[in-house]
Amino acid sequence: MKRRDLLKGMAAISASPILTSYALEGNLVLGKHDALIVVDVQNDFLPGGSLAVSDGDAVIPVINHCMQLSAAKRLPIYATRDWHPADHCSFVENGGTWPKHCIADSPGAQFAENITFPDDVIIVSKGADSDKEAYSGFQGTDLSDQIHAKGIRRVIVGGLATDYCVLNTVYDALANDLDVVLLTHAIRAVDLHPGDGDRAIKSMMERGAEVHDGLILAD
Ligand code: VGL
Ligand code: ZN
Repeated sequence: MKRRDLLKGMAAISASPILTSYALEGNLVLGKHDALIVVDVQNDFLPGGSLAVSDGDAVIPVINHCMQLSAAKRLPIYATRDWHPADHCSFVENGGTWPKHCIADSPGAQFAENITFPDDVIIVSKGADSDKEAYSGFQGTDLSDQIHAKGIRRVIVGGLATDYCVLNTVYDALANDLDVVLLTHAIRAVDLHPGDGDRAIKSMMERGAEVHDGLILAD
């Protein structure tokens, strides 16, 4: 797909000055040691959900496009999901920060209806322990083992939300000796405090993540 065709359908994305200012020009060339990590594109984080991320659904076409190219190269695609018990410690009623969200098997925990995962997508559930917050897809899961067993050296990351689960997943990927490319047009922030998303991007870059807009991926 041509960049301009993709942009036509994504006016909301190109209207984001903060994100575009980080975007690198040029192609991102996917190689055989790459994998895609799609973070928490679940109904509760989308408009209408219980913890809706503003403009969260804008990540979906960008991620779908990346998944098509990744799948064509037979690269592994991991989809993390927040998968909480009803009494999870992160909920306000249990002394946490968040409204109830992503309760395992509930409609809010389902992946977005229009995200097109391939049949062999690898689903990674996290946050299933009542007593532990788990923003990162690596926390309390075997994601690191799975990735290293496949000889993956670099992960391409997009999803929700920039300032929580994307941030912590990227931190852990870097801590697990993986290179990271953060797709700036495939992430959106909660921004509980204004600027959180922007600070999160800066922080990931400072720790070594590269950024790419995700709009052009070379074949
Ligand atoms: C998330 C807040 C609470 C996320 C998950 O996916 O970024 N944020 N639980
Ligand atoms: Zn959560």
